[in-house]
Amino acid sequence: MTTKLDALQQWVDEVAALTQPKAVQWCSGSDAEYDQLVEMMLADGTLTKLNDDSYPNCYLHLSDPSDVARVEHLTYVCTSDQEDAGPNNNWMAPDEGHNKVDALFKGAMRGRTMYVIPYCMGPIDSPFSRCGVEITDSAYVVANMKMMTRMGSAALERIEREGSFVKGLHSVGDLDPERRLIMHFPEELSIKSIGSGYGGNALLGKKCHALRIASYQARTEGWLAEHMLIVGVESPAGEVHYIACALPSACGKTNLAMLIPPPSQPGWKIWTLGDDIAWLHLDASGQLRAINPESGYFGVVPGTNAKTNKNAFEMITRDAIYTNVARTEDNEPWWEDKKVGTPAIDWQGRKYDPATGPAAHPNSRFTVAATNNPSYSELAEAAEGVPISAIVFGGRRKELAPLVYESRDWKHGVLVGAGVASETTAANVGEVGVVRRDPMAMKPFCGYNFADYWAHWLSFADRSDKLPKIFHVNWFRQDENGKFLWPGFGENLRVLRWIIDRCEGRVDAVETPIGYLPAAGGIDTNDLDISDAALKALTSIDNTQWKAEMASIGEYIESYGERLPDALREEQQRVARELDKVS
Ligand code: GTP
Ligand code: SPV
Ligand code: MN
Repeated sequence: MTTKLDALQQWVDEVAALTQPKAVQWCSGSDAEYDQLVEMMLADGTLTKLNDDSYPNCYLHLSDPSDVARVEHLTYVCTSDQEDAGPNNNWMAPDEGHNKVDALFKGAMRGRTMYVIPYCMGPIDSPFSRCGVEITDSAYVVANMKMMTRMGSAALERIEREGSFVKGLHSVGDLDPERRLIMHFPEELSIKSIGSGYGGNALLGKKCHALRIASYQARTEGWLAEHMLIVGVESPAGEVHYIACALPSACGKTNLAMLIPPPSQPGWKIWTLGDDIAWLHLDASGQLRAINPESGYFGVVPGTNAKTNKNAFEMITRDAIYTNVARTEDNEPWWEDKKVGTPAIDWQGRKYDPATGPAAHPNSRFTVAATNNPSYSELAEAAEGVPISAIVFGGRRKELAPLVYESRDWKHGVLVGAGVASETTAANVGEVGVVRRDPMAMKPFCGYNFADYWAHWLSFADRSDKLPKIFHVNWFRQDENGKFLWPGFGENLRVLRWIIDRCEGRVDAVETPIGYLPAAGGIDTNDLDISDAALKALTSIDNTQWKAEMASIGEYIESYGERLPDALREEQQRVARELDKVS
């Protein structure tokens, strides 16, 4: 397969001339092609077959131990004007960026096959979808892209019809972290990534295209590309509300997107539209609608068990690729908190020894097609997307942030999003557990200056009077002994119900300076084992702590300087004044 689109053929030829592969293979996305690649990877040791009786069609990949997560410190946005990338991104001038990374790409694919992967982010027939082509020398990337995107012939046809596509060039290079760079050129709609074979660094359709490049495009085209799950919540009466929720990496999106209602909530149903990325558009009536650009999940494995996430636990017993988990004697995959089985071989392929750390890497992942999910919504295929009733932001915070609160209006909601902070996790290389600002859960993913991004968010209020309400959640409050105050997982449905009731004007709330909190009895606690003290802590705020927090949010947004929209600054000052009034 080659292409009739000259621009594409020319680019492929240029890349081949630079990287010197031994062969070029155009990917069709067929099952036969996938099977062939798997056979090849089993033969060369890239994959190991897992127990075929209990985990049919499941494979394990162990990545280089230095290559187990995203690398924000090596990720750059290369715009002509540094201010356009903003203080939230590492920046290099486009020329310098190309020179640096092209030097690494020179001859990088010698002796390897170069795969050309046309893909479509979003339903193949949706006007909101966007296409790209990833060139890679990793068969593991091709296999993952097959599940994560609509890849192959249909995507190529659309690209040839439209004539435009995002160019993504990837090579695992020599996996030396010193020679690793993840470069974005939003003005050219292109990405160059070298030196990593892992997740968001290598599956370029995901964070690089569907968030960094797409957020940049979305700003000029009037839509939003967000780090959000999309979930449908159906009441026993059959009323369905769709919620889009942004939580930072490894803070609960996949789990919330496919939660199983607990026995205390009979008749409720959950439908998964997406677990990581949402593209949001206003329709002609002013209704915000969402599509999920992805078609699979690249999810955190540790913590997944029959109790926390039964849907995921079952969905990954077949047709899955595991990355960096441990294995049992029976060759079943194993991870911390799986609750069954015993690890024999750790994620580095060594005999498991508890003294050398966890058996599975804390950022070990599964890749599966979304259609494996028992709660998969057919509407994930709908070209027009689903109407969004509520937007939810959240973070992982031991202290301070209540279980849930509602912003007063859109402008306040944008401030709530801009002020999100969360403890860092293993999804990025670096220290874990440090609280940092992660506005809209987009700190690692916004392809342009956050000040311009907040202005873009604010501008939606001028375009629609039907915007969703904006909320904030925190599943991760702890008591003084480090125990979670809220049971989380399936029980989070109780919070989603409160959110929906607020959207429908069916439940009262308590007004506070930071927004509306649940009134006593507002959150259904039927059958829930939770103390009054815990519930009180979860549904109230400490004014003194919040004053300090609001001051810190003020300092943070001011650090964006001149481009900071006045409306956001004024909103922060308004909330700070309200806090001053109470204490
Ligand atoms: P990315 O794929 O990195 O974007 O992560 P994510 O936001 O999808 O997070 P995910 O749902 O995979 O959860 C990450 C970790 O948090 C897992 O170990 C989960 O078990 C844990 N977790 C998820 N939801 C909850 C919750 O409600 N309460 C608690 N205590 N832990 C949770
Ligand atoms: C995240 O880190 O937010 C992920 C995993 O979803 S990765 O694809 O590696 O970015
Ligand atoms: Mn993510």
